[in-house]
Amino acid sequence: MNLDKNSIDQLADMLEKCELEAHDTHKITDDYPQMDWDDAYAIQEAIKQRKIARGCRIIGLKAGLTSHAKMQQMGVSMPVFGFLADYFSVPEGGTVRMSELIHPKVEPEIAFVTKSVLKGPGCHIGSVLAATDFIMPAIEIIDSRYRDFKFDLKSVIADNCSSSRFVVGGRMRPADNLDLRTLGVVMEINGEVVAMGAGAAVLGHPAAAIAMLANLLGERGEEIPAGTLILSGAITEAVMVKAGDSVNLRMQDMGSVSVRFN
Ligand code: OOG
Ligand code: MG
Repeated sequence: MNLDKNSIDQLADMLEKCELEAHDTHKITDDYPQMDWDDAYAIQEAIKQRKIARGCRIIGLKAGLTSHAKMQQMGVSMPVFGFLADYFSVPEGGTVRMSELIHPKVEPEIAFVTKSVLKGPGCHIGSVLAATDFIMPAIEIIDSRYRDFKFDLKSVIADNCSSSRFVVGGRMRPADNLDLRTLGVVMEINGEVVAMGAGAAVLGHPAAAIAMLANLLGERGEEIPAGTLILSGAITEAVMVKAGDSVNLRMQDMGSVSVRFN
């Protein structure tokens, strides 16, 4: 670690204020170029602890930048992870208020819910599928606190990987009798197809993203408890939305999930 506790707390405070007050900032590595990976996750952790201290519950995890489409779109080269707080969850068919966000984008994702503990190192697709209770279609709404979504990996990790809202819905399915690589997704905005893809876009197999997450957490002595909701990362590029938009995600044999913006 290169930053002292004071700087970490100050950066967490500043980034969380940007989130809660819906305003943007420049990427934090501009001011702290010496920041390392541990500093970045320490800032994310400090943001999490601020929310917990205010009475928020942490209800899940997310993997991000797990597809080539996303890495290319954001100009970065390695997956990252973040946390999901209770108030990020939007009911299926619900409405997101644009005034609470900065410049939201939507992403099609496969959500996993675990039924047993996952602990790295050594987790692989098989361990993930064995520990998966069911999967569900999910739309993640990301909202980077950095101006124009311009960031590097350390800055985005500190910003809890642009997490902001998510909606799960459609049909839950056990993962063991589905081929998650060929699972097709179609995302529509106002009835027009804006993105489509298949599960294999996520690290070759979406369960690989969950295994990676368990292994990264394992390095820190942490595990993924049973009953955790995990977003495995966008299958396609993220798409910008505006007030009045209605987003619908169709997932093969799993129905659809939708959300509106006003
Ligand atoms: C970072 C978050 C990426 C995903 O699914 O790849 C992410 C960003 O693109 O702002 O959530
Ligand atoms: Mg995402």
